[in-house]
Amino acid sequence: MSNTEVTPLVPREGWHVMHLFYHVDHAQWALFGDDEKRQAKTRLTELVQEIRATPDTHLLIFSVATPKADLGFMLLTPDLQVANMYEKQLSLSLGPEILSPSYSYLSQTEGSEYTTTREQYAAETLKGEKGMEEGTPEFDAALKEFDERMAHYLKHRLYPVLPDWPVICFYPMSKRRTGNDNWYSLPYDKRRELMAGHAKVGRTYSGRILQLITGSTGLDEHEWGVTLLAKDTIDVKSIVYEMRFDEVSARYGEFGDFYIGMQLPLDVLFRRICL
Ligand code: 76R
Repeated sequence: MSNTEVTPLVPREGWHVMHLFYHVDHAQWALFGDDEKRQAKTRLTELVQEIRATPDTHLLIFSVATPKADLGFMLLTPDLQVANMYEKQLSLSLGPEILSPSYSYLSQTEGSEYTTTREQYAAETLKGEKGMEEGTPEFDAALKEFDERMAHYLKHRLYPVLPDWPVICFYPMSKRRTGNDNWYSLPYDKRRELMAGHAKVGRTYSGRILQLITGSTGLDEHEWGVTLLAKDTIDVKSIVYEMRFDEVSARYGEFGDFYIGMQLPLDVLFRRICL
């Protein structure tokens, strides 16, 4: 059945995101002749090109550090039917039984419920902190600048274009729900205040860490997928460390396994994973 015959599953806003991790079965690969190996690599290369040529669709490919996995993909695309189709094709692209899934994660891009609203910015920042007066040209200009910045910001969260920075770190996380440390029983204003502290730490990594938080409640085991892109692993290590002291992570954060990958051009990647 071709993909045009099924009902698309495009969320009202945002895209679907899959993180896919595989081991290479080198015993099976060794049974391939040179021609078969070449054809297999060509098949994967062509599939990658096809996926990357699909509108609103991005595919990151990386070699994974440590034997947790060999190869990783991060696929972002609106329609879950398309994501599912590509995911099955990626798994089989090098031939049956060559790639075996070692871990995977399904999530969606999302806005944040803690984003500063226009009203909050006008009241708290412009009038409160900066002492501006409503209706003045400075006030209007500052508010317009805020609107533009927020539109840009929301677009990046929902429809991100990720840079080709070499280091990719992925881990899933949830907010704790035990005893006195139940994030979900905190009032909204308290959560918002705590998240403001979190974001303040995060912003000090601007230009060094690009973070994409994707939501996965009801979709996968944890509540969010955290994807961090960096140029230096030390920035990954220090942001995660520093955030552990921030109450949102210190008191309420629960984490899954961490995966570190390196984005590479396909030919280099094939050599790296000994194909
Ligand atoms: O997106 C924004 O810039 C707005 C502020 C912001 C929100 C709403 C923000 C900023 N984050 C938000 C939401 Mn974050 N973030 C993480 C982790 O390892 C850990 O301890 C936690 C993993 C990191 C490293 C990180 C980095 N953030 C979230 C959420 C959703 C929570 C919810 O909705 O309840 C999670 C799970 C989460 C986790 N965060 C930032 C960063 C960085 C670097 C920033 C600053 C981004 C920037 O302004 O450039």
